[in-house]
Amino acid sequence: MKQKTIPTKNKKVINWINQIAALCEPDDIYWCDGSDKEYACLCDLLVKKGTFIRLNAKKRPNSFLARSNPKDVARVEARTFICSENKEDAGPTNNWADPQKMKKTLGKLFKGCMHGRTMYIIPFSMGPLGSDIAQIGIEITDSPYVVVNMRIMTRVSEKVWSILGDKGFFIPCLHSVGHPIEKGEKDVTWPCNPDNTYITHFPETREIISFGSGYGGNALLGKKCLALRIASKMAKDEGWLAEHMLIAGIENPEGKKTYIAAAFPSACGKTNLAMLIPPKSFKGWKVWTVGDDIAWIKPKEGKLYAINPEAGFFGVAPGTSVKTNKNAMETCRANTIFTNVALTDDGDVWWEGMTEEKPSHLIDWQGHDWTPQTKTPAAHPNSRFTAPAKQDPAIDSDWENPEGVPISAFIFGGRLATNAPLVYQSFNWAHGVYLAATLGSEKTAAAEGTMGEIRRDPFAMLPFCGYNMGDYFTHWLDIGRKLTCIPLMFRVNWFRKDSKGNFIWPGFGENLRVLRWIVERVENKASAIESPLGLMPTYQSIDWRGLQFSKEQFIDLMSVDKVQGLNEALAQLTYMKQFKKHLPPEFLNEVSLLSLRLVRSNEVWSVPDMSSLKEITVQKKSLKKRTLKKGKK
Ligand code: SAT
Ligand code: MN
Repeated sequence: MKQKTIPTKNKKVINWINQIAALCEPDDIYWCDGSDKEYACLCDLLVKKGTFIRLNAKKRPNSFLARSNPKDVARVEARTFICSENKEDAGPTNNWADPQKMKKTLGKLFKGCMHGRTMYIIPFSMGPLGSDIAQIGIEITDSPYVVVNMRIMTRVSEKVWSILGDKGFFIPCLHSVGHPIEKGEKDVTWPCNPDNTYITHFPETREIISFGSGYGGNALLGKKCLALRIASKMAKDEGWLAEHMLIAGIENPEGKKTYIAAAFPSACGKTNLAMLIPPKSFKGWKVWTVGDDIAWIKPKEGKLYAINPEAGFFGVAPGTSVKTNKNAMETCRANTIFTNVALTDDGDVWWEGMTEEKPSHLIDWQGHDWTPQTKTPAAHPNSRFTAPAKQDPAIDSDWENPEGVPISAFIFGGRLATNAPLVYQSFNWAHGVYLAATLGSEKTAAAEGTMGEIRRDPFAMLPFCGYNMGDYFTHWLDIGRKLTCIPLMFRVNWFRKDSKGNFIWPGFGENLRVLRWIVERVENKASAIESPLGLMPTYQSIDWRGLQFSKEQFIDLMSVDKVQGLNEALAQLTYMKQFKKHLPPEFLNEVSLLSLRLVRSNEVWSVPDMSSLKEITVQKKSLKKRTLKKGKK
């Protein structure tokens, strides 16, 4: 690739690039334009370097496999830092480091770190180019693997320079794999520096500096670093929300679409929900994907509108199959970069769960021969596909609408085996914020801690909130107070188990039954009953066509145990104490109301059946009449 003239006159950009080039001492500087030609050239280069293996063009057109260093396979939370001026502003849930000291440490590490390498400059937009919700970032990196992944995940384009103009605002994102090639040395296929990894954020000055890792969110800086950690702080300062949420449109048979945004901690099937395929019996229902990971949400005229700032999916491969997520399989059919999956003998990819029958021979993610007898998995559990969002057959027609899509409901889900019902609605916005703030998943393996203990992950933002989480809760409460069209809020849990340890709920496509109830709550059509935890559907208010699911199973799925509930309320209170004066006082009210509702309930609260439901409906009706009459007087 030939070196081009500098495509911008923006002094801040030019000064920054010059300063970084002087520090890192690369052999070359290359300004990316985001073109197809450039992408093809870089993929060829990666094949030549041995980082990429070109896959069978018939089976997986224009697709590649990369194998990382086994020490560089995931985000590293322990090496992720929020460098705010005051420690308190990072809050008790983040690693904090002093910004000046951190910059000194990084300055030493970056000195000469690009010897023997090309420094790439990637101009990108998070969100549709030119949208007023979008943000411009510029990533400097010495990894061509990062350049090609960024091109799928974000909008890399020369047009960014004209949008930026001479004085426009951008977020500088500096990245190096931290592995210089000195004279006489040979490069490796996956350069990295796992013993010196730093993923650092400077929320006040809106800067990102990352060193030592070439993998996923550590290196593709538009994703978690910019679109969540830095953007969450910008959103707090400017009155909007940057959230770890999928966005989906649920279309009913009449063609009416209701958009929801949903937050789930990892391993809860977020991508599957974003790309849900309705059960056969639900004729005319469709779920459309706007985004699978991140939502930027802004209030406008009293409503909330969301955009997906990304342009691709960086999806977890294992467990994805035609059965569990046909749309995801279709999305990565071509033009996809696979990282750390297994290679088949005919030049295609494979991972655990892709097919029921395992192939008789594979090359595993570390390049070793693999057979079904091999004890270790063929694909790394965090292996990924990077695929363009536009290849998703269920991509929403408005996914690139610069105005965003209107959000009618928020869904917060965890992975809980006991005492957490399938679905319930919050009583109001503040209660909904509380439900999201106390979100968590049970630890599943003894190695992670005590079995059954809940790992709290407020709003699924624990590793992604760029400031004090207590202030983040307050920000959410404040946003609700500015709205005239307030989205409803729900907690869901697909993972409740019966006394024998089996999942009670079938999940996957069947989750549409829950989504339908949610949509009908939004439309004020579906009934609900008050439980100690929130408003719940009755057996009759869920659409059961095409599924055998008894009233007894439903009661099991929805019941609330008083003692367990009170213990959980206490655990929530204990968790909240760490936020000290940053904890919104509203939360103390929520925990007392929750406890009182539990104290006043039966030992085990169950959804009442139809006959008692009738009574309640009748009672409510006559109550309405009475109030109306009173009003007339
Ligand atoms: O590697 S990413 O941060 O992009 C994905 C994840 O770990 O959630
Ligand atoms: Mn995520």
